[in-house]
Amino acid sequence: MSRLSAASVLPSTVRSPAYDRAARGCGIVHLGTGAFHKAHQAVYTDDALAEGGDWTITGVSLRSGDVADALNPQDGLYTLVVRGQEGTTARVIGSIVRVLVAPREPDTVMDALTAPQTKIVSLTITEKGYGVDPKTGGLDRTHASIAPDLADPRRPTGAVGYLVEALRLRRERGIAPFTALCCDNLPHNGKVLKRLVSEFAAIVDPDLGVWIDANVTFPSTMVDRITPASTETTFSDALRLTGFEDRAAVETEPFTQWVIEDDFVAGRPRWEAGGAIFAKDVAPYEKMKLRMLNGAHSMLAYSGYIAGHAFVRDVMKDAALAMLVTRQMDAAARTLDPVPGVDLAAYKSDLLARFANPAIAHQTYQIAMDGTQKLPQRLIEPAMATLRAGGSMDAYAFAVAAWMRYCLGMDEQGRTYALRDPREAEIATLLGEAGNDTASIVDRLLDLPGLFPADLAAAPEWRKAVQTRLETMLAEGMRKAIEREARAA
Ligand code: CS2
Repeated sequence: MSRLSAASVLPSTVRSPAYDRAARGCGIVHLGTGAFHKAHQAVYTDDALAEGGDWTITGVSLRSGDVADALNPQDGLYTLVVRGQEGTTARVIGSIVRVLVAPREPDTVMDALTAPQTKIVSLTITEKGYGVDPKTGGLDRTHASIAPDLADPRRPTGAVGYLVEALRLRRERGIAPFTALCCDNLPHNGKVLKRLVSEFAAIVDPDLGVWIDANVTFPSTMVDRITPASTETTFSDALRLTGFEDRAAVETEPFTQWVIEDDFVAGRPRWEAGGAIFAKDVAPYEKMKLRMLNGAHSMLAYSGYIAGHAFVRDVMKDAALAMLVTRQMDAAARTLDPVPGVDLAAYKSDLLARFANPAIAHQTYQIAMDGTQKLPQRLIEPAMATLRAGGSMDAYAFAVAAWMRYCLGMDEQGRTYALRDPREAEIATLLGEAGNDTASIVDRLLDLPGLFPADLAAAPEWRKAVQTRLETMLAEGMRKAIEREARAA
C-alpha cells in the first residue's frame, strides 16, 4: 500500500486541499504540532487557504521528532478522520507544509520565526509548557522550559525563549513583529502568554520588553475539539477511507469551535471560512468551556478511571456517573455570566452528547494527566466563585476528592500507574508522608504550594467535604462513592 503523498490520487469521497499548496507562502509558524493542532487550527487554516492567502503553516516540535518523521515524508499532508454518530469520514489536510524539530535544527526554527513572511506564531504546547508560576501567575524562572533559556537566551529551547529571541532578532533586523497566538486551554491565554514573554524579555533586555509591549499582540482564544490520541484504528480507518497508508493520521469528533480575539498586528487568515468566531472579548467563552467541558472532563476522568472506565463514552453509559457529569456542568454554569449568543442549557446538552459519542474512544487516562496544571482553571476557580457566592460545594468536593484518589497512583486492583503530572514527584513525597491517614492526605494535597487558594484550603467545611468523600472512595471503592454521591445529589 503506498503512502499518502502529494501525488496520491484520492477517492472522490475524500475531501482534499482545494488549492495549490506549492503556490502559497508560509505565514504561520506553529509551536507544538500535535494531534490537537492537526485536528483544529490546521483544519481552519486549510479552509481559509481554499479562499486564498499566504498562510500555510511551518510546524515546530519542541521536543520529539515523531510528528516530523511521520509528516515530512508525505509533504506535510495527513488524514483527518472524523467520527460522528452517522459514520466516519476522511479529509486530507494540506495547510502544514513541513515540520521542524527544534532540538535537531534550532537555527532553521529561528529562521522560520524571523522570516519576514511569518505573520503569526501560534502555540499548542499544553498547560505545562509555558512556565507559569502557580503562585504568582507570572514567569517561573526555575521552570524546566524557562531556566535554561534565561541562562542562555540566544540559544532557546522552550516556547517563551524562542518567542523572545525571535522578537529580539526581528527588532534588531527591522523586521515587523508577528502576532503570538496561544491556543491552549488556559484562562486568558493571550494575557498569560503576553505576561510571560514580557517578563522574560524584560530580564534579557528591558528595552526589548518595552518594544514587545508596544508592538506585539497576544490575542486570547477559546479552542475546542475533542481529539483522542491516534491509535492503530485511526491508521487503519485512514487507509480504508483514502486507500493510502498514513501514520500521521489524526481522529476527532465532528464538533469544532474556535473563538478568537481579533487583534492581529500583521493580518490573519480568513479563519471564518472554517467557522471561527471573532469576538471582542473571549473571556466568557473561555470560562464556559474550561469550567463546563474541561471541568466535567477532569471530574469524570479521575472518578471514571478509578471506577474502571477506560473511555469517556463508557462513563456516559454509567447512569450514576453520567448524572454527576451533568451536575458538574450545572454547577459550573451557575458560576458564569451570560455568554453572548450561547444558551447554556443547549451548550450542556451538546456537551453530554459529545461525551457520549460512541465512535470516539477518548481515554480517561489521557484526560487525567497533568492534573496540577488543569485543576485551577477547570475546578478550583469555579469552586472559589461558588464559595464566595455561598453555593453548594458538593460537585467540586467530589471532583477534588476523585483527583486525590487518583493521585495515589494505584487502582482498586492494586495496579500502579504513572500520574503523568509535572508535580508527580512532589505529590508522591507528600503522600508518602501522609501514609494511610485520609485527613493527612487531604491536608497535604490541599496545601500543595500554589494550587488551592488559601481561602479555599482554609475553609473547614470544604476540607471536611473533600475528606468525607475521599474516605468513602478509599473505604468502599469508587463505585460505591459514585452511587452514594449520585443519590445525595
Ligand atoms: C481534555 C481536553 O485532555 C483533556 O484534559 O479535557 O483535551 C478536551 O478534550 C479538549 O479541551 C476539548 O476541546
